[in-house]
Amino acid sequence: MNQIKALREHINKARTAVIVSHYNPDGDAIGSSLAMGHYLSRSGVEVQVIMPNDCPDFLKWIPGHEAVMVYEQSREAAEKLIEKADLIFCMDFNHLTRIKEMGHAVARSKAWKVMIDHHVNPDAFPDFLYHNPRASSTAELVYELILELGDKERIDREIAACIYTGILTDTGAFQFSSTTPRVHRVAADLLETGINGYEIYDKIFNSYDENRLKFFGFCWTRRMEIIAGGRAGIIGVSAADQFRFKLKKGDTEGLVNTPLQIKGVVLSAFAKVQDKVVKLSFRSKGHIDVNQLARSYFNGGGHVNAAGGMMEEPLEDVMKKLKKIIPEYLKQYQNKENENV
Ligand SMILES: [Mn+2]
Repeated sequence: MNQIKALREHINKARTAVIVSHYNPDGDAIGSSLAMGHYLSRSGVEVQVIMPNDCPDFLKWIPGHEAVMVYEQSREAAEKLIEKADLIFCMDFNHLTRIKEMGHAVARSKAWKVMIDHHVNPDAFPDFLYHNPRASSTAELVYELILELGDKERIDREIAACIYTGILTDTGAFQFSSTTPRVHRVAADLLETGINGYEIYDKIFNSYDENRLKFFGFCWTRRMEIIAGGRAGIIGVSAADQFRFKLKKGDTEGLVNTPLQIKGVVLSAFAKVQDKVVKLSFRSKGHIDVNQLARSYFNGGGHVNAAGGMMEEPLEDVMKKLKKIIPEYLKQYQNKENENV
């Protein structure tokens, strides 16, 4: 049977649905989940959105956020809902390890499982996979899916604000290379529902406190190193650095992109100590593949131009490894570029 038709039928007969997204939910995780949540409620399904842990404050204005359940805070209630749900939607992640302990409950549940995602190499567990690694965001895919379900007219201001937020955050406000003509057309459609694009931008990007800006300045002057002959920038932040600037959840977001503002830098890496391990983020320009870099050397993965990783080593050792691996890794591109000349 046609997959969209199957989904339509499952939505029609479902009584309850649970929507989950990844650990440390970002704008796309929250935006795509709440958009799907509003859509399913309007289709007569009783919906609960559950996040593994809390999201940063700058996302808490999003319509419907007040009803989001946080697994870390309501484990028992969340597990019951997951167990009994007719439908489970997995948004913006493609492997159950991304939702930590909640993954076991989702794996055990007999619900019909849907995955909507734009990361590469999705896992095989979902019954219905709506996946496109070239999509700017999962939120964009939610928009496309609602259109495929024939329900464009159900996209009201609430749904539009959620989808717009996911697109805005995952494209760095339409800057990243994933910003296709289609993304702008979708954004235009969303704006036509009457949402205020500037207001949403302002709530998300102009909402930092003084400490966060000072922390960025500190990182640029004291923690950033330009390596690989000016082609890569790396920043490493200790637990003490984060304490010193009283960082809150989400305060380091975006820092990894900033070395790419330097002329000639094509790859950037950001390492920070978190929960006694070192979390890594990578960004790159053009065909430089940080997904491969993160997969091969840093226990992670993601997209070609944006990936993450994790190392259970002291920060100093991780920084040494970055300084050794990145220049070597970039050589393959220099060689390829030379060959093409
Ligand atoms: Mn995303």
